[in-house]
Amino acid sequence: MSVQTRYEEAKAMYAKIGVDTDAVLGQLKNIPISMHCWQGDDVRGFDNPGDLTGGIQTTGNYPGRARTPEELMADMDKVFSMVPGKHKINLHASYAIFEEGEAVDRDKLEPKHFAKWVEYAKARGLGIDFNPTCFSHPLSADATLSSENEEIRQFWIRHCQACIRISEYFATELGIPCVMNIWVPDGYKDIPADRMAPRARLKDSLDQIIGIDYDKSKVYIAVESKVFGIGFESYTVGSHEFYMNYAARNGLLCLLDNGHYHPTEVVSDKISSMLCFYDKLALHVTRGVRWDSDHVVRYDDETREIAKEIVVNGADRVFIALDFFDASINRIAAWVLGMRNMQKALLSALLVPNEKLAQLQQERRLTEVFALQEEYKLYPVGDVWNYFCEQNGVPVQEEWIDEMLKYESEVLSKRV
Ligand code: RNT
Ligand code: ZN
Repeated sequence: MSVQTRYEEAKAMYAKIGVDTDAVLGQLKNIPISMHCWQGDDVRGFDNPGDLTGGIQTTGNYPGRARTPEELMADMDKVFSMVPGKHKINLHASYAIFEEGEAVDRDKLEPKHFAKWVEYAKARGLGIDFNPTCFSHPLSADATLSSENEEIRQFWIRHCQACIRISEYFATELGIPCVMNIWVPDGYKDIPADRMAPRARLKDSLDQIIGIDYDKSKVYIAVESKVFGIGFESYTVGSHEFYMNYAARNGLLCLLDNGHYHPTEVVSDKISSMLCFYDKLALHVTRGVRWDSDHVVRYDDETREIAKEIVVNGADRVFIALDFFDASINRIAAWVLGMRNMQKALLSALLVPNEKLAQLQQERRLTEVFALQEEYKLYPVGDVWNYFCEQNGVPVQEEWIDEMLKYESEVLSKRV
């Protein structure tokens, strides 16, 4: 049976429960996912040869890591050829592209250092999101925006301000708003004597950063909290309460990374609470295994629950970005899996008659809610997904695996 025939049958089944699959596919196509460039090179970037620091870690030594901007761009193209729809790319400041022999420190970065990325995005109709890189740098060894050393703190303030200008440049050039997300690794391994002073300094630094003039319709600044990092187990300056309050008071986006909470806390349950108080919300979708391990996103219960909350509360209110880095498997595969799984999760949420279930809840018919939720899980989501891939000219089902392996043998395996 062809993909088309199976789709027609699925469509009839969904029509019976009040779901218009053609309309759903139109909606899915218009939900952009911001694809993080850092999966391709284990978060190394191009601006300095140092190690990855800041309490985050890639593990694994799979061959084929992108070593240059050209390689990274080629790899991202390969990924986009296997992912349906139009998306965004998410860059870190450490991915600046310099002229031969040029060296520019992070506080001096300018839009021109990202001109090649703009060219890349423009040619493909993609938007760009951005992140100051407050780690993997000699001046981030102790602390950044919360540093007790005023010179160091000012360096990172200037870096973040430079990033706002670069974000504005992306938005202007591409005509698509840029989400600029601030995350800093600052914290302490052991119990601090003073929890307040670093937070007061971080608050002051943020005030200085967002105090510069910028176009708020083009740049959405987000702040990302975290419960702990490697080497920062006891205290993180930018905790959830800190940033949630800061964002609320200053009209910024609060970014929730689902690896950044206690392991039994779920971001799916936070989305509606946040949207009661914020117009928009930003997410880093990842998968923590026992801790903030940044495993590749799977089509699992929590990802689908996050997708459901996005869909029922308005996909136009949530900026979805991926954030994982797995160096133990083919990196192209990691990206494709994460992107496709996030899209599958969104699709599965769109294929549920959510309003009907909400109505049943309203009538306290909770047994039926439960029963229907379980029944809908086995509806033919896969037939609709396959048709979506076919319609968008990307590999159907596991076809992409052979393409990925071909790229591995022809391109990645030559990178030695
Ligand atoms: C780290 C944060 C942060 C980074 C990226 C590289 O725990 O999740 O978002 O992963 O900025
Ligand atoms: Zn994150």
